[in-house]
Amino acid sequence: MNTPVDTALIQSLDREHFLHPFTDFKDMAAHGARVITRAENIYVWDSDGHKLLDAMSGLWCVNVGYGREELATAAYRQMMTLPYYNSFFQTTNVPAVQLAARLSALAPEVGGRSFKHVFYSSSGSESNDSNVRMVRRYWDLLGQPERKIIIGRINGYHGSTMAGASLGGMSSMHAQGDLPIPNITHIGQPYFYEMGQPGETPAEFGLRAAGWLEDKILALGADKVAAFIAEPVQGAGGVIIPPDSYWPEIQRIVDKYGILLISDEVICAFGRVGHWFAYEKFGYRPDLVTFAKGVTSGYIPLGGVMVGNRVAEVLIEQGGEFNHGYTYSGHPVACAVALANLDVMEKENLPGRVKDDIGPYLAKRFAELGEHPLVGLAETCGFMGGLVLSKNKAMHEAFDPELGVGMLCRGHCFRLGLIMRAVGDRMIIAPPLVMTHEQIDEMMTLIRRCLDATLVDLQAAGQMD
Ligand code: PXG
Repeated sequence: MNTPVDTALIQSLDREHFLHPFTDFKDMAAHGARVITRAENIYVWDSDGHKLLDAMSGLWCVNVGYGREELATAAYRQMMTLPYYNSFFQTTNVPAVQLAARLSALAPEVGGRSFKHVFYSSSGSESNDSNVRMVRRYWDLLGQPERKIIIGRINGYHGSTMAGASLGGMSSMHAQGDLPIPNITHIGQPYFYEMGQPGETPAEFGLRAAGWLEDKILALGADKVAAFIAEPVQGAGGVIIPPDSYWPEIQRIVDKYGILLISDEVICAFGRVGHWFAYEKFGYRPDLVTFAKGVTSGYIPLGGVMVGNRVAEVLIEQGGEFNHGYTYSGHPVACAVALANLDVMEKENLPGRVKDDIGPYLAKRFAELGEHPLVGLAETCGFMGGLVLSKNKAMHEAFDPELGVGMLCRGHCFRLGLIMRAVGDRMIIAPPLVMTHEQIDEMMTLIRRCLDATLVDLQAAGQMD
């Protein structure tokens, strides 16, 4: 399986022909890409034979780990039976139907919200575009077309298409291409470490941060607001975990003004926070739930929206064509792989493992990093974690962003055999949900080594004592 790769040739073809996502093309051409050639369990290897522990599950998606034959077999079988057919013209296919029924059974009913219907896409971004279309259609059908505005959050991430990037609150993305598109606006994120005031408890801050939603609704006029979209825990923003008081207060506010609630669970669903769907953990009642990534553990592209009864009943009962969909909506191979992936997750009880076993163990081990001189905060939620690199932890003092301390640490990680992501000076992990306790220990040893190496560099540069 390990075919030798001519690294220099692949790197030169890469430079000449492949424009990578979220990449400074000029800078990358100067350095050359790392060529990843194979993977097994929680490890990936590059073309030089360098082994890396993948603490990011690819890009938050390989929940069942690499090399699962069950998923490959499901794809092969489905390709030989029916590799493709569309679901546009009153046709359907078996895996797409089976998956929709299965997902609907996995999504818990809460407070009168049930999820009997699924709208398919191939990615998280497309799914959020579908959300915008569906939300607007819903209010049109109810005779309130002026309810158009969708509120997202600063530093939220909802994808990279025009609508996805607009719903997200990444200023660097908005700066390119005149975003956000009209009728999308943002409120602040519930990030206590940075935004909590002196003397304020996390619970008080959670209520205050949720209150920004009510302030925004009142400023815009409630009759203009269609929906609020948020990630249960912000992923790409740096694993920002809201205080416990935040989500119940958000629920109270959307209920008060009749606004739809969209839970973007592209990262948080399928076991990542110890449940099939994250809204269950945080105790709120969304109307639409975005999913992608973990539904197939990233083995093949698939995404979609779980459509709650409040929206589905209006779309279905009022009738009229919904003029929206994709060539690959309900792709039979992607859906077959998703079914095999859910089989593995169910058989190995991965959400339960995260909730009761490896999640608590990771929480305990990760918290120990708080003692490291460079770490201002270390926290986890389920099987994702974030730590803040701080110049003076007692004072919550940040490094000069120009120093690129997160990137410095990330460089040490790669060198020492660990894949961690840097979001500014927050180092984040979201490992595969199949990790053993021993592998968690191995990861923690690697993280400590990377932090130590970063500290040595910063001391040499006179940035730390
Ligand atoms: N919503 C959320 C919450 C996401 O995390 C998307 C939507 C978009 O999904 P697609 O499949 O269109 O990429 C995501 C994707 C990072 C990173 O650097 C995170 C994502 C994608 C790429 C990079 O952390 N999340």
